[in-house]
Amino acid sequence: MEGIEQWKNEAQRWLQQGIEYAQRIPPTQLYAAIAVSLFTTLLLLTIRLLKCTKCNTVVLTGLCGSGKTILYYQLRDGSSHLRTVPSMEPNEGTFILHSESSKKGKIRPVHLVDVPGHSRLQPKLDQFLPQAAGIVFVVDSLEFIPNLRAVSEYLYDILTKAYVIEKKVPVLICCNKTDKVTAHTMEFIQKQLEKEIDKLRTSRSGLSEADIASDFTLGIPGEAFSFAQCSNKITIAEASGLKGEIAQVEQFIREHVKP
Ligand SMILES: Nc1nc2c(ncn2[C@@H]2O[C@H](COP(=O)(O)OP(=O)(O)O)[C@@H](O)[C@H]2O)c(=O)[nH]1
Ligand SMILES: [Mg+2]
Repeated sequence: MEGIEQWKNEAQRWLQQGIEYAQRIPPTQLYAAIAVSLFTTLLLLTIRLLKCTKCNTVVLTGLCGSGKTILYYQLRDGSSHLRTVPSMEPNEGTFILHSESSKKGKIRPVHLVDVPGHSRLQPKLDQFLPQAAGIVFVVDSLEFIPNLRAVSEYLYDILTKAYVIEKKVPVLICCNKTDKVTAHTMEFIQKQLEKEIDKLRTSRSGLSEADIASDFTLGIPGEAFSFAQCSNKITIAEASGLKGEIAQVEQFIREHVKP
């Protein structure tokens, strides 16, 4: 009891000294100090807020028909909502992954954006990519060969975006539709993509400066291109949005959006 009383007295003495000290400071100086500390607090809060929206955005992209929309619904609701929404506009939402909805404790919601790889939606991609903590690039493993060129071009465009390279945004190449026996394996898809990007790299570096839409060149000059050469982490996985076999996609998202 005596100890508490002593502490109280001590605290009061300190407070008194503080007030006296403050009274001796010219008011302008005092106001300036208050303004500076308020400003710093606000600045720190804003930075924190901005950081938070940045670190939970995941961009889901790929050519039309690759299965992004179904994957989006699987991640959100645990079902495919087959044939309910047309594929032209991006779906966007912030939610707790369906697979984690029954988990206890604090779980961070994910801001997931489905951006179709349509050239008209390129501005959408440029809007969302700089916020991305990760990119899920969906590839149709069934119709892979006929689309090889288009898929590679689109992936090349993403991998050469300045902010993807500078911020080392991780990319998951998701080979979708593996429920069908005719689906190509992810090893095959990876090899073909690397070969095709290698070709694109040589053909694009031959273009004049103005024709190059991308911001950087990829890989190591003079060496055959492989994803391992990229400064950002590129992982390849298999999934079936239709059957709900999306564990690797969920794992990728959780790895980059910390709970
Ligand atoms: N077999 C199979 N078909 C799928 C799968 N995911 C999507 N599809 C089909 O692929 C088509 C395009 O899917 P959608 O999600 O609209 O693709 P998006 O254009 O990328 O949004 C639809 O007809 C789906 O039924 C899958 O995992 N397996
Ligand atoms: Mg879609």
